[in-house]
Amino acid sequence: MQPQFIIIHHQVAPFVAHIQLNRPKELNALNLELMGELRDALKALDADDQVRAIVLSGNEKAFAAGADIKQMAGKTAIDMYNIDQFSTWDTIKKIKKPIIAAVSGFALGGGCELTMLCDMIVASETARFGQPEIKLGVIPGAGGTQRLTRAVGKALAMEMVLTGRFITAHEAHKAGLINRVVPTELFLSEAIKLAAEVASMSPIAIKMAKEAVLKAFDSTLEEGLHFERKNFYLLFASEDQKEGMQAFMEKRTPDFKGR
Ligand code: DAK
Repeated sequence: MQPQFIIIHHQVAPFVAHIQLNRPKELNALNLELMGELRDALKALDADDQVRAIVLSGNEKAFAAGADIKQMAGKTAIDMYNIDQFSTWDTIKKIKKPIIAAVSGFALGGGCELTMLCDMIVASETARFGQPEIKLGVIPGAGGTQRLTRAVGKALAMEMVLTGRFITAHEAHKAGLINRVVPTELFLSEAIKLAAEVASMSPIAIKMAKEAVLKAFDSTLEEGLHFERKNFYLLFASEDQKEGMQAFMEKRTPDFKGR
């Protein structure tokens, strides 16, 4: 069935797919249906050999202004428990291929948290990041108190979470939340360019590299180093490792096959 709230663009660059959140009138507010479509699309792209990196964007005005407040407002705690939004977000967290967020305009609440679930963030000068849940009488529920704090440190995270203040793209860049700030008209093309660069590497090494970097967030240094070393050794079982090193010695560009 055709998704209603997202658009999937295939091969926007070699081995790069692009998912666009598409509820523009609601500033891409993340209702359950959109999140379900996003989860399904990401799972399908994760399993597709023709995809090695994924770009996730909204539009120029909004990446996403958060979870759909109108859909959430009347829910009880038990409704929330039964709907179990966490399972959707957990599935997205498990996507093995790198996801690059292309952000312009608002990335708020769940929108900001969704960018932080991605692996890199390219933002336009007009991007605004914020966790305004406190103004609704709640707190972030999908990583805004945890991933944000790890990314920008306690001082700024505490201020954003306790006051709901939005930060600019430049502030986000300075704080280490995002990778780069680009002119607004370039936010998508620059994200695709970055994704294409990643997609030109060995897809097996890319997945293992992503996995190893993420390991740093939930392991001790010793466990993380052990995990990294295992992945490093394991890559010597791939044809891509032989090709990559052979190509270096022959002074040519490697042709990675994902095997
Ligand atoms: N939900 C529903 N509708 C929204 C929305 C949202 N988050 N944000 C904007 N809209 C709708 C507006 O209601 C308006 O619709 P109409 O009134 O025209 O029907 C339309 O989008 C345009 O918005 P505005 O007229 O407000 O546009 P402005 O440019 O004046 O203002 C704004 C833009 C982004 C500053 C403002 O819309 C705003 O403050 N929006 C709400 C931002 C916000 O509070 N976001 C946090 C939501 S709470 C979880 C996972 C995730 C979450 C929680 C749990 N689990 C896994 C358990 C996440 C929670 C949240 O994100």
